[in-house]
Amino acid sequence: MFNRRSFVKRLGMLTAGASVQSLAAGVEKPFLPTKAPIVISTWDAGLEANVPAWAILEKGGHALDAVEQGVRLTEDSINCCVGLGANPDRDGHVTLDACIMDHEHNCGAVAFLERIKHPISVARRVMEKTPHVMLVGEGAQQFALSEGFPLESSKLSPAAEAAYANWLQQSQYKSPTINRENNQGHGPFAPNRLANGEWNHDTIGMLALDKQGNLSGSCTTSGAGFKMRGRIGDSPIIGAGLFVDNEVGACVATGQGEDVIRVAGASTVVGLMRAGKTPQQACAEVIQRIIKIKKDRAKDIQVAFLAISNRGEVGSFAIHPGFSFAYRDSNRNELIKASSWFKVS
Ligand code: SD4
Repeated sequence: MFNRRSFVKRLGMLTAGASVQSLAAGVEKPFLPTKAPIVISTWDAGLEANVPAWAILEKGGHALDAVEQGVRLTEDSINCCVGLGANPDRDGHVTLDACIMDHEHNCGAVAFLERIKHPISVARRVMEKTPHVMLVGEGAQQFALSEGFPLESSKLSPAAEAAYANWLQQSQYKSPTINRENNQGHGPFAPNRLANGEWNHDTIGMLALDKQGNLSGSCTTSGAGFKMRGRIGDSPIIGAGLFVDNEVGACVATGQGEDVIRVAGASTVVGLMRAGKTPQQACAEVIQRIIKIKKDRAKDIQVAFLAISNRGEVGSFAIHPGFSFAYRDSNRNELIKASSWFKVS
């Protein structure tokens, strides 16, 4: 449980410049560089998403195709937290954000996209077919339609409909708290859902290293449930929710997007890796920066980073316990619990 005295003491250690290694114990099991291919993705939904990604990587396919096809599976699932089945904004509309980046710094993104099932594939088309990096709202939808993506119904999924009706009873107009409510209660192997059946997260991020040694990443989300209309988090923002630098490594973020954007999260993690930190150390250091900025408000938010080096070394770190990521290579296929700043008491 959050303890203000120990928090202030730990914050003091940070200010005094305590070493990252001593604070970041590492993921539960050591992740030594493994031979490519490798795919990793956020949360428990990543286990399923890694399946189509792995099928591509195993055959020698490209990381870019793997990260697109992998998260499409999650976007497809009407019962999940990501895609059109997810919770709507305060006005009752599901709005989706996504981005994708390859090993040559090509990138594409869409945000505030409505009634299109696969924002990740629209993001890829933005990357491949336009001179731009990001399209939003009506323009993104127009582009998707012109590319042949069907316009889906605006009807909410039964789970989202029920959650929205529940939310409307109080309609609290306060900023959403992402990934926080449940992270003391669930182990890494339980689905990350709240007691009332709602998902505790709204995003999947995926990173892949292919047999050619190239990295790519993808991130797709419905953002925060019951957010203000027009709100966009970190997930579609290259450098915040996702960053890939083939000379170094790649990182994807999940959690409270506003606080990821504040520190240019994913690109800061990769920048630290370029400066010599391991993925684990880099993720931990940026989490600590967020904690230092938020001070005792850090207890109320969850942010997690997941990173991989171009040699196949993996690291992850979160503010609170409860974040897990799915890992797959030729030897291992499992859900891994990430280390966190706060511990379960
Ligand atoms: C956002 N980062 O929109 C996303 C939310 C998230 O699991 O990661 N949810 O801020």
